[in-house]
Amino acid sequence: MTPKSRNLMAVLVLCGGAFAALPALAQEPDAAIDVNGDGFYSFPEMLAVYADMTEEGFRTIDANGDGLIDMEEFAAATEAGLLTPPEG
Ligand SMILES: [Ca+2]
Ligand SMILES: [Ca+2]
Repeated sequence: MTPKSRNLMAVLVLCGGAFAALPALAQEPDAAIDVNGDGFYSFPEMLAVYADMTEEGFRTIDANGDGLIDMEEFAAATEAGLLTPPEG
């Protein structure tokens, strides 16, 4: 196996892992973001994935103002182009 094809294998393995981590349903929280598993994305959780997230941006996404982003708010923000899904 050449070094080049080994790199390709590594890329394929990484991509496979990313696909396996994708939630089966859009309503399922992404475990890569929801690290404490409460089903909501807090500001620190979002910041870990979206490094350019600001508190103002977070409040814009947090439509009901409870300080957490639920899957509906996340989907709405993604559809509105405020967020790029992490897998993209
Ligand atoms: Ca959480
Ligand atoms: Ca909310």
